[in-house]
Amino acid sequence: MTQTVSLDAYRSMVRIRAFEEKLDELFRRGALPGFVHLYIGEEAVAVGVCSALRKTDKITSTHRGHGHLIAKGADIDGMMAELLGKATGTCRGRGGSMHTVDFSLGIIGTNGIVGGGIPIATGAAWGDAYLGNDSISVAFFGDGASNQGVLLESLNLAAVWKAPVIFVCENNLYSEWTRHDQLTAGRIHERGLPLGVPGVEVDGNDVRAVHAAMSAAADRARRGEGPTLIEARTYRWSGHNLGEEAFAGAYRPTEEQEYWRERDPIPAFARVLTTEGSATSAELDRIEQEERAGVDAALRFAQESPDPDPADAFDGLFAERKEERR
Ligand SMILES: Cc1ncc(C[n+]2csc(CCOP(=O)(O)OP(=O)(O)O)c2C)c(N)n1
Ligand SMILES: [Mg+2]
Repeated sequence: MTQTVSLDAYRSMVRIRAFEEKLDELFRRGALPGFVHLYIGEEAVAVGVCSALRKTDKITSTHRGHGHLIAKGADIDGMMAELLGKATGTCRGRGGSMHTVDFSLGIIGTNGIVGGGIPIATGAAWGDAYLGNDSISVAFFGDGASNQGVLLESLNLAAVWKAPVIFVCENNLYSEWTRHDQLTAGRIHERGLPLGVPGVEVDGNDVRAVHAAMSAAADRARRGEGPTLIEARTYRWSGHNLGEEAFAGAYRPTEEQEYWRERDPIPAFARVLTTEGSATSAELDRIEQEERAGVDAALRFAQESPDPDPADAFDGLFAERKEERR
């Protein structure tokens, strides 16, 4: 990772953290509609992966997708407006957190269907290869999603087609309120091995380790050698969704949460950057202030934006109806 990529990666991680903390605050005030799944604690995965991608590369994301979108370059004004259901949102306020797309950035969708993005990224990768583009696609998904049958189907076809797709499993140890060892057998990154898909396990809280694994997988995919499955071990700090305290019990041991908070990927990367002389603490503090100010500005933009016009509710829903042939 060059110095520029490193500082951009740091900024991107801080932007995700600031954005998610703002959503947490809004939700607690009752000012955020809908279900929200925060990405706090997992920032190094999205940023490590997306910092190894080009703008024209594609990603599919999950119900926990804000970090993926920001890391891929999404505009946080539009994202905040989307979350508040405003007309200026990335999808004009119609998609919300779990159904955001921005084709101009290769963001081909967050997805409320667990595992739903996996075959979409596989198809997109095949499509790019078919058209002779040198773009690659990434499917982000969770450890819970790794148990969906569609992962096997996608690994199989990607292997047969040598599709330029990277399967990135964010193993944050939980699927909703169930611990992975009660749900998931074996090692996730080994699931493609019988099909000839290499698997890599990486520390998902180490942005440089993720970036290195992703760069190698991306190079392989661009050479036409096919897919890779990366399993990034990480942890979500927040509940499965905001507000889960109202119905979910204390399902995560306190010591476990403390263990992972001590491994916060952001200060860990800050220590690396300052120790090697890539940045001073003052420079990193300034980045944080700028990013927090940017999130405040995004919230103002969203709050001052108009609601969608009910008269447009059906726009974009149906294709023009062709006159029936007789
Ligand atoms: C097909 C499908 N089944 C179940 C659900 C309900 N659901 C939403 S998130 C989730 C857990 C997903 O866990 P994981 O894939 O590990 O992602 P994480 O939330 O940990 O990021 C479940 C079961 C769903 N949205 N879609
Ligand atoms: Mg999980």
